[in-house]
Amino acid sequence: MFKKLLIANRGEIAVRIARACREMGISPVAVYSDADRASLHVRVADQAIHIGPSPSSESYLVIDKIIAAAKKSGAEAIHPGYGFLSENAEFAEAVERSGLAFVGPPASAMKLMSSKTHARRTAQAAGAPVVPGTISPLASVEDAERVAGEVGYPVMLKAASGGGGKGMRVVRSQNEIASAFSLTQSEAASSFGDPAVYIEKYIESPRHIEVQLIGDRFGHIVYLGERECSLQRRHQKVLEECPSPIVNAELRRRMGETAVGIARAAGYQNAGTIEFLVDQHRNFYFLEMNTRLQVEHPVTELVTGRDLVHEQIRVAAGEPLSFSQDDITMRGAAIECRIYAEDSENNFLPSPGRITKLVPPAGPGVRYDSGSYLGWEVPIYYDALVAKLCVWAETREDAINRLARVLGEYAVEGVRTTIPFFRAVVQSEEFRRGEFDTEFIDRFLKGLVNESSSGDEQETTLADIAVIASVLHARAGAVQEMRSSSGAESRWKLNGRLAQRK
Ligand code: MV4
Repeated sequence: MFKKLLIANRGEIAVRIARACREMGISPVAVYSDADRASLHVRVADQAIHIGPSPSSESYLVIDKIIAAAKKSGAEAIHPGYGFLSENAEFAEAVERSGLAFVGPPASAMKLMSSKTHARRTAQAAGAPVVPGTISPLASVEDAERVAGEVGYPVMLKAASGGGGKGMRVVRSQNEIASAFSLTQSEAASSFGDPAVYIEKYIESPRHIEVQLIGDRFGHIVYLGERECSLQRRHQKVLEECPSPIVNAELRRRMGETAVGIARAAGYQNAGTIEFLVDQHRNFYFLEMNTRLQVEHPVTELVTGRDLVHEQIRVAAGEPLSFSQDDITMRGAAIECRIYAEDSENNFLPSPGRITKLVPPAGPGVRYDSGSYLGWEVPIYYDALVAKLCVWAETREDAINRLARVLGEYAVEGVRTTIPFFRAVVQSEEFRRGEFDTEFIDRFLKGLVNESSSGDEQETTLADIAVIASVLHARAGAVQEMRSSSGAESRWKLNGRLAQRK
């Protein structure tokens, strides 16, 4: 096993990886930029190497600096976390070339999956259901018109080198297709340096459900159930669950075996995720593959009892997986809330600054993964995710009640956060019933505004949210008092601002 591992990341995920290292007797090495001198991930490591100025383009994204830091520290492996260089095949290649182990998939599998058309072709060849459409880029406007006609409107145009919601466009009729095609093409060229565009049938109001898997060097690939990721805002996930409330054992097995088939066809090793769109009839379609450890991996860990980061490091060191498919059982339900330093009362505007008060979530069934601490200043340079709050309980209903309890106790001052938003979500009848799709959050935010827009008051405060929430909850037939925390923490000015959202 490795003696020393460099973590090429920052924030909560760098802390999470350092914890796995510590538990495995591996010495964690941090890297940090100017803005992260006093960050938690630096403090929890045995050694920390400065890699440059605050902008990630001059620090966390510079391949040569990361590899030089690893060499200097004497680390034998690099874990990329998520974001930054985690899905950069050139980085994976450079790590391999320099004689270090990359804690992730082979560069070849990463490259294959980064092309959405190659990914679709691979999935189709593996016998997986893919969204109807093309597995090659469209050759011309005429080609786009013809294929869209065959597939049937509405369709989606997507950048072949895109993914994660960037460079895509819905086209609802034939008279829009020509201009939509050239627009998507030029956006793809400027955003991804690749104008290639392909077409898919547009699935209306889908759910986004993904399958976690992990593979070793010996050809073992195991799936670890699914995650429900339909609750998103502008292609940013906000809350994830394991298991999905709509997946039963039979569907789980079919999705899991499909995911493993795709990974096998891609020559995949290490942790990865297959994303599916699920339509209203519970048909599932391959969407894309994420070739990294994901933000939301803790909910899978809570329900399966397995540590994905331990396992990633094991397989990167050439050891076999410590479990087989038959060993994987799922127990209970887990939910993750992404706590961003964003002002949910003001259109989720970033809210950097110093944390002046912190009562972290705790108690039975709680897991708290954070890169922040009392007195720390949330930098302006990076993603605003400051912590992930996860709960586990025997049933989904118990997990939601537990989450409501923890959100009532959790207090942050100095920066605005998304905590008040989640306090409202856990009271929502639709959410509690598990009946939601990828459009739920937008509907929900609009609904909150409407509920609260009676009279001519200009502001909605946390106290108002509690009232709104209790109305929603009373409708569900449940009786539960929403705990309102210190009013100083947040005042939700929902009226007006949220009503202006498109
Ligand atoms: C789709 C779709 C409907 N039909 N593709 C958005 C993120 C990117 N990974 C793919 N996305 C979508 N692709 C077809 N053919 C709807 C979405 C989509 C979506 C998907 C998952 C979660 C949230 C979403 C919000 C809007 C659109």
